[in-house]
Amino acid sequence: MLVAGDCFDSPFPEEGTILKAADAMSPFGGPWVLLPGNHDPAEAGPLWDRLEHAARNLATAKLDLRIARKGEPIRIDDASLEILAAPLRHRHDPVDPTAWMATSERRPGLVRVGLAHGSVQGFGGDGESTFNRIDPRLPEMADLDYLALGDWHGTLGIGRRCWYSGTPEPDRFRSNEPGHVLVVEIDEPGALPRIERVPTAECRWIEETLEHSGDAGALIARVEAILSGSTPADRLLLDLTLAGEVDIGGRARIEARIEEWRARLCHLRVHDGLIDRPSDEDLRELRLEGVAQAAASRLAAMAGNGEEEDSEIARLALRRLYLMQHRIRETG
Ligand SMILES: [Mn+2]
Repeated sequence: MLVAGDCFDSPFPEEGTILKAADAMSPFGGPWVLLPGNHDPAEAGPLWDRLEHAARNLATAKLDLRIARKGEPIRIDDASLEILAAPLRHRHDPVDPTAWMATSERRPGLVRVGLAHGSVQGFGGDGESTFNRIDPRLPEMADLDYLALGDWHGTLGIGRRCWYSGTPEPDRFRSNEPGHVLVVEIDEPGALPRIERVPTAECRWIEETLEHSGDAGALIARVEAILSGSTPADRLLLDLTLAGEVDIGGRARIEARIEEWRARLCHLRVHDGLIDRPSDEDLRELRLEGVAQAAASRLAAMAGNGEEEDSEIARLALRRLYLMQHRIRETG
């Protein structure tokens, strides 16, 4: 199992995070090769010693952990495999950590796999594209059967012998196909790799823009359809943008549901772009009399025709009035 860098988000994780990582790796009986990346570089504090310590003290299982602290080959005997690792020593490493690979001699009979972390030229990594550059010709230059890359969070093929697996779990709303591992099979030295992407994500991150077109019920049903998909709601992260015009009754129904969705979902972010258009129905619903009714009618007129700023204030005032009336009626 090769992990191409950034196993940890920072070089100083809490003890519990380190223990969880060791525990999560332990069910796999084969060797783990972990590469220090820009978030967890080889020489930034005692992180890797701490992880090795945690791995040795696991009560449940024996963990075969190989941390690639130096740019040198790591031999995996059972698989006739040699890993050429290019760890980052520091967050911004001015030295090309992959440079040594081209000068290292291929050992006969072993499949030769490179492991590196950074952005391929002309291609942004996680915001550090001027550092940690990797030459896309590295597989040819270093005579690699395969080059496993990390840093980019999506799954992406760079060439027939070079891929980013992406993160096994998505960690943002960007839809660049995160949430996979790659199973790479290489029959013998020199053979072309067979690459299979295997979905591993437990959480789904969904960005959705919904346009309200006169029917709050229809909009609510569309969100409910997302929530009742194959991923359980408590593993869904939803970034919801609402647009269009809505009457106050409709808005009240939608807002009540938003609170419910927030409780059910793993995470909900709402960009409320709905514009209030109070309807006659809204005004009747208010069931106001006398001065209050006159005020509401004036606000409705302002909401419809006033200057931009006035009409926004009027819409807000009407919405408050509506919600207040509702609350008074509900509590008797
Ligand atoms: Mn990175």
